[in-house]
Amino acid sequence: MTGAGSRPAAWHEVEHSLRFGRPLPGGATELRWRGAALMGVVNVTPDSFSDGGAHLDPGDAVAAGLRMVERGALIVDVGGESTRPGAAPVDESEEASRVVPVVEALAARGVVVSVDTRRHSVAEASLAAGAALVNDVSGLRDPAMVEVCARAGAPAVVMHMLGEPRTMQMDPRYDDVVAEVTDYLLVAAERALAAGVPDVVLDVGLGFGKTLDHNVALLNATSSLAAHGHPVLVGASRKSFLGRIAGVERPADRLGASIAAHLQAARLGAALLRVHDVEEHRQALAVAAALEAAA
Ligand code: HH2
Repeated sequence: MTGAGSRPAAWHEVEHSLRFGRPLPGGATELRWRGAALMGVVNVTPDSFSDGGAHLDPGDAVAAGLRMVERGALIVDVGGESTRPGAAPVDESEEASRVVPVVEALAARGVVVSVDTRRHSVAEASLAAGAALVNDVSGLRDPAMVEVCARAGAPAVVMHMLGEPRTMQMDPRYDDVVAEVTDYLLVAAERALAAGVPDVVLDVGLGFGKTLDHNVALLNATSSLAAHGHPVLVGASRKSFLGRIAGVERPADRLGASIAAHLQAARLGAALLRVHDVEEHRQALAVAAALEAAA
């Protein structure tokens, strides 16, 4: 897409879309937006690294999700298992019992919900309860997850993770992190699309088996990843590499660092930003876009 005259479209003018194999609340089978849209994070967990325990009560989680949509989130991402470095896996039925009621209540209010899970059974139950897409931090490793998404007509966020949360930060190594992560994502995406998943979003998985330098290289490679034609999601919100750069210990105090990282990602063509602080990111994106449009 081009903007005025022959200049290339600025990041906030670039159109992105996501196709669904079954109608969303309201009947559409495609979401369309310009620039970077927000995916709000609602973790229904006791132990997530930055908001653990904040939304463990289903009523609180639903209220938080609705507030995020009011403030401008396009999608609300509901998760029931912490995948922070070192986290132990949660029992599958426990994970489902955390997320399904929240997904159901948000979807019933017309919210486009993604379920953040590595378990195909949790994805399946959440899609049956009204989730519109699946956010799989294990990058569709499980063929059954691909089948569940294809059968339900649900697009998937394909995220790269090196190994497992329990061990992924021990000594992550790559010869060429950008090339290896990109190759992984493109292969997983093609496999999913060939199996009938209606659409995919690619995510390099900041913090998931990556050093600070790996994270910085991957974030700065957002434009080269986006050039492959799939929407790109960036999730830097409150992560420890930002804390290390900015010298901020407490995850909840890393808002300024998160906004800086996400504005960079937006300028580099990210279609979606996965954030805990929707209102603050909305403001930052609105100002950045307005200033750029007037420059
Ligand atoms: N990061 C987290 C969880 N899910 N999904 C995608 N697609 N991309 C990410 O970067 C990503 C993700 C980790 O953040 P959070 O959910 O806040 O923490 P926890 O895993 O401790 O629940």
